[in-house]
Amino acid sequence: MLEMNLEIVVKVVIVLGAPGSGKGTQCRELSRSTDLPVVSSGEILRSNIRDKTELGTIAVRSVAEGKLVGDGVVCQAIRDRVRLHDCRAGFILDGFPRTLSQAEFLESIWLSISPREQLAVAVVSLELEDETLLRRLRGRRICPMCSTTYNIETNPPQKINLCDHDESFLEVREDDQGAVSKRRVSDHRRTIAQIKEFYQSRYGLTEVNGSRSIKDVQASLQAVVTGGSVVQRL
Ligand code: G5P
Ligand code: MG
Repeated sequence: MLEMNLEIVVKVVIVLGAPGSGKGTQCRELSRSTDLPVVSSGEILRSNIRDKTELGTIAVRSVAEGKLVGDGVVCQAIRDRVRLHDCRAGFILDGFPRTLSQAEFLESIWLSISPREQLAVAVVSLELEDETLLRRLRGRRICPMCSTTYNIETNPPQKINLCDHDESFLEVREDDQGAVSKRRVSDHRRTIAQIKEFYQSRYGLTEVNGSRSIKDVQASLQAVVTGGSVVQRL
């Protein structure tokens, strides 16, 4: 009985979705209510590119062209991130995994969890049509200071092109332009089915209609995360 009380549940939320589906926005909201940190492969890569680290130098070209960065370097970066202290109770994954080999790598990370811990995995897939995704990417504006994300059509800042929080000039992401954004969306379509099957068979997966308001999508995510996760004894 004492043993039971000492068990710790490590909660992992995997949010799958195409470019522009709202992963970043929704994961940040979810992080506020769950107190779990967001681990975003895209943010990790962009901050390394900004800081001109070795990883940044390897990734810069692929990110600019909208192509996936190699599995080896991305997996290593994710492993290093989830080993940090703030991920001990769990984390929310945004943009990872993107390939079967990344999904398998994630499974291998579970094995390093101590025997006293249990793993609770919730997998959500945000579903939207391509046309909506591309419109969202075109309209996205990001604050370079605090990373708040706006949309000029559906979620505009109070003052044109200025962040509501710190009045910084909002920026357009380089890979949100024309052909690159189309490539990102079509590449996602080609690869996502096998990732969804992988998770469906292991933990179950919930598809969420991502084309609604930020608030409504968040409510669906909260319902999945609180009610629908699978607890697996390692
Ligand atoms: P990222 O950074 O992972 P993507 O392409 O997966 O990039 P992206 O573009 O960051 O995803 P998102 O996070 O899904 O999109 O969307 P978002 O920013 O939250 O929202 C988009 C817009 O919609 C915003 O304007 C927002 O206001 C609005 N919005 C959001 N949610 C809602 C909602 O619920 N309702 C409404 N109405 N509006 C909403 O990856 C970038 C690159 O890094 C590399 C690759 O090169 C990739 O191209 N990379 C990897 N490479 C290999 N493996 C990996 N695992 C990699 N991860 C990243
Ligand atoms: Mg994002």
